[in-house]
Amino acid sequence: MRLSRYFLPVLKEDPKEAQIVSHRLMLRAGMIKQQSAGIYSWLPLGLKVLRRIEQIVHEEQARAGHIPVLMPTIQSADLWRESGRYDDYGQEMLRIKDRHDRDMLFGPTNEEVITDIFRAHVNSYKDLPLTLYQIQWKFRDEVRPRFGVMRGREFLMKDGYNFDLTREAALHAYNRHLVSYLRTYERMGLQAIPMRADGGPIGGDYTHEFLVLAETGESEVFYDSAITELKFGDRAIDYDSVEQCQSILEEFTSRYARTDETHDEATFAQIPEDRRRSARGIEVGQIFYFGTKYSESMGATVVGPDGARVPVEMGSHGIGVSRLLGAIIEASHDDKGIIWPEGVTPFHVGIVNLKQGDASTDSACQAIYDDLRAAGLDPLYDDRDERAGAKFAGMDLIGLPWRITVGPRGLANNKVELTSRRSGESEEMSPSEAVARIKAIYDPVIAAGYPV
Ligand code: P5A
Repeated sequence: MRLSRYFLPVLKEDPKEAQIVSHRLMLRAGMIKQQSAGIYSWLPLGLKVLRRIEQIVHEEQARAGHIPVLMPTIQSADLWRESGRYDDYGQEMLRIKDRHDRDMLFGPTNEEVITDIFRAHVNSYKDLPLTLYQIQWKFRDEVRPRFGVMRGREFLMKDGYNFDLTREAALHAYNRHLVSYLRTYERMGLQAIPMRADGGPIGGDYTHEFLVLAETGESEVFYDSAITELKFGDRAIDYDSVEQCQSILEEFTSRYARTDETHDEATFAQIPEDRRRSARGIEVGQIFYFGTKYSESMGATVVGPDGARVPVEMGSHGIGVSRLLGAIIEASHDDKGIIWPEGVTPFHVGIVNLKQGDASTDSACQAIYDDLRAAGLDPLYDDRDERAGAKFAGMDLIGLPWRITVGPRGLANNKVELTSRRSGESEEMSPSEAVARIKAIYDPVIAAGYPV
């Protein structure tokens, strides 16, 4: 993309309404625009990151064997009356009437709709196991929408639902989700710690939240610092293997790590004092096992091997897709702006032309741009007629992890500069070396993908 033709409405001043750094930087970098409390438009740069996050989620769902669907945002109240949640859900649910005076609602979650799909189409245990998921907008009329996309009213969620014949099989689905979420967050450059949590309105007696540690987090958490040493890394996983998923679950959940809802002082006190931590965290996902809670009330049954009908065993699993942008920025920024991890960056590399209009500088920039694109990469070329300082500040603000700076002085010796946004360090090299270096940096990032 050439910046002169892009739509990147950056703000010069800090917006007054933003209380935390990620909200401030998303507004300043022209990623989002607030339309009402907790409701945002996604501008091109924000949308690009959102799409990269969605892509990682889709890939890791495919790797775990889960199947994408898309359900409506507007749901019928009758389904929620069947499950018994229509009255319980309270004021967080946005209730709507259609022209025929029928009660509708903007879905805050989709357990009811997916159970309705299941009961209409699945009849036999032979069709199990089955996990369906979607990435779709949700609405929760939060009392206090705040911190930008972090606590929105309209927000994007990945929500998945597993259907299994037995409790053991449903618990394997739970473990499989926990494992696949670990990989999902790591690909986004995040450490998200699974912590024992509370079921809340979704219900269930078995649930973990995934938390990214950050001072601005809304959740209070308690953990054994040894847990932060664990890395999922590049493990080859057979998601069908009950033993493998179980052993990874145990590895990542055996240390003490709990939200305040489940915190227990006596157990916590048994951890050596130098490893005891209380901190704040951002909840970027949650997984639930709730058994037959919805299938029983809504009549979602299958014929088992013995010919008898049984209610199907279920769980649900959520990732806060739009919230993740805020969480990633909270975890990765400095006083100049955002620092995107390579896995989610909106553009792979910025090209800064120090002398726009100079024939040889322009053509060197264009050649680098073309070569990067030919290598399958997505560069942002700052081809505006602006001062170098303004171009650097803009690139630092929007946080591309790499920058290639091209000016007449360097070019006289066939040199450009490659700069890391994270370390601030620069190196001189030929334009073709710079392209090769960028390609080498992104090769493993691209290789971590999975066909969807
Ligand atoms: C799991 C999927 C559920 O709703 N039903 C379907 C289950 N879980 S949850 O924990 O309530 O939500 C899943 C994730 O969505 C994010 N989230 C939000 N993001 C932005 N603004 C909000 N108001 C908001 N509410 C929830 C969180 O990341 C949460 O973990």
